[in-house]
Amino acid sequence: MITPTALFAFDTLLTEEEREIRNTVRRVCDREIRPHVAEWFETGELPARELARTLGSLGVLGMHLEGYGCAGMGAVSYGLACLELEAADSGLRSLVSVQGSLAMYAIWKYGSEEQKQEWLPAMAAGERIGCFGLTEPDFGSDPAGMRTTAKREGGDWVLNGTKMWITNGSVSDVAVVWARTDEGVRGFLVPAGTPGFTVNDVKHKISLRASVTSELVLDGVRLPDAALLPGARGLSGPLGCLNEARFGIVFGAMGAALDCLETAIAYAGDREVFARPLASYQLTQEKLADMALELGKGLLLAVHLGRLKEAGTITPEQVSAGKLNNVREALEIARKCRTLLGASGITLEYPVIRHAVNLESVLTYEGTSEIHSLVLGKALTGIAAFH
Ligand code: TGC
Ligand code: FAD
Repeated sequence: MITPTALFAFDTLLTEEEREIRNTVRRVCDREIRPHVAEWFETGELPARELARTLGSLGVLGMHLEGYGCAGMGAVSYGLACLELEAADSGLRSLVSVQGSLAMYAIWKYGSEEQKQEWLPAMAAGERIGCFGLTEPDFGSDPAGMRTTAKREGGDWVLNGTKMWITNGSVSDVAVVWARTDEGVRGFLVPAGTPGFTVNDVKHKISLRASVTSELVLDGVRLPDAALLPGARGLSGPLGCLNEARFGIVFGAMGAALDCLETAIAYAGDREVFARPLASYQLTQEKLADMALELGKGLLLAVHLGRLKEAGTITPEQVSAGKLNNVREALEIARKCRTLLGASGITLEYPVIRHAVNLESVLTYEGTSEIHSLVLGKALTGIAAFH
């Protein structure tokens, strides 16, 4: 027998340091996350503060950023960490993506020196949590339509509007909020507790239950000019952050798929149907072979994109290709594995249905599959079909 990753000699694509990082993250997930994650999912309650500190000591928060207490690791190492976290649960990878690739990255890339010193070391350590408010109730795929405004009043800014579906919202110490100004879209750092800033959690989720999702309400929130991110002007500011988080998902989705496939292979070996192991039937083996192929192709694509990112040549369209393919295939793998587990596949005793419903969110956030198809369509034809 051979594991799905060994089939593709996946480890030969990685350096010793990358394998070591992957193994360390896996060990911490096995010890600190996997024993509890089904319960967090079932109750819809995540010990986010505690987890942030665990993940901070592990060094994965903003691990691909340089300086300010961040580990400065390569893109593939970051991707492998996302893979291991998402093999535990997409909600955990979300916490890390939003903290490191959206909130911290926005401050690291566009922030003033004072903002970086104030927030980044504490966020890398997991002592402070951040969120990223781009989506609004009426503008998800089309953030250019945002209604949240920031107006200058004397030396201050006053923000009004609502952000929706914001990961880490109610557990955050700081929200990176994108708003329309007379100078186009600008980013602001809104500390928790600022008068006029309230946060309400989204309840009754069936997907990504081991993750905090919130609404951010800004009602006359007054901020000093020092809260403005000086380096971001226009929609390219927030969209530049999305490239970072989407890249992590290219690897992360394959982690969820791998966990499903390994579970299904073990189950099919143990489960007897019609007096023989489920694994011994040709229909089962075809399913397993097809899933291993898609998993292997997705992993190869992820490492290829990681090497392009490390070389500094990756394009947003290539990130879209990876996000579109790997999330779509991960979801197919999760659904197919669910069929192999029969009725057992619908319980939280196994991780498969949890991954499957989580991946429905992953398919939608960070750009829906339709938006990424349109990004590729535009790249291939030169015609933008979004509008
Ligand atoms: P468009 O006119 O094409 O572009 C406006 C400006 O932005 C630039 N740009 C990008 N820059 C960097 N990276 C990218 N990927 C970029 N895409 C576009 C573009 O060059 C232009 O710059 P400039 O200087 O000329 O002004 O914009 P559009 O309004 O036509 O929209 C394009 C579209 C639809 C692709 C974009 O709006 C989009 O990506 N929509 C999807 C929105 C989205 O993904 N939201 C995610 C919110 S965050 C989230 O979901 C977190 S989930 C939690 C977790 O990660 O775990
Ligand atoms: P819509 O944009 O209304 O799309 C509805 C449908 O229309 C989709 O199928 C879409 O693909 C399709 N569609 C849209 N435009 C077109 C078009 N031009 N052509 C064809 N079809 C189209 N956002 C943040 O800012 N920060 C976060 O931290 C964050 N976390 C999230 C966590 C979770 C669990 C979820 C579910 C979402 C999160 N989001 C976050 C929001 C996420 O980015 C949006 O849900 C996503 O961008 C889609 O927006 P929407 O839900 O408004 O769908």
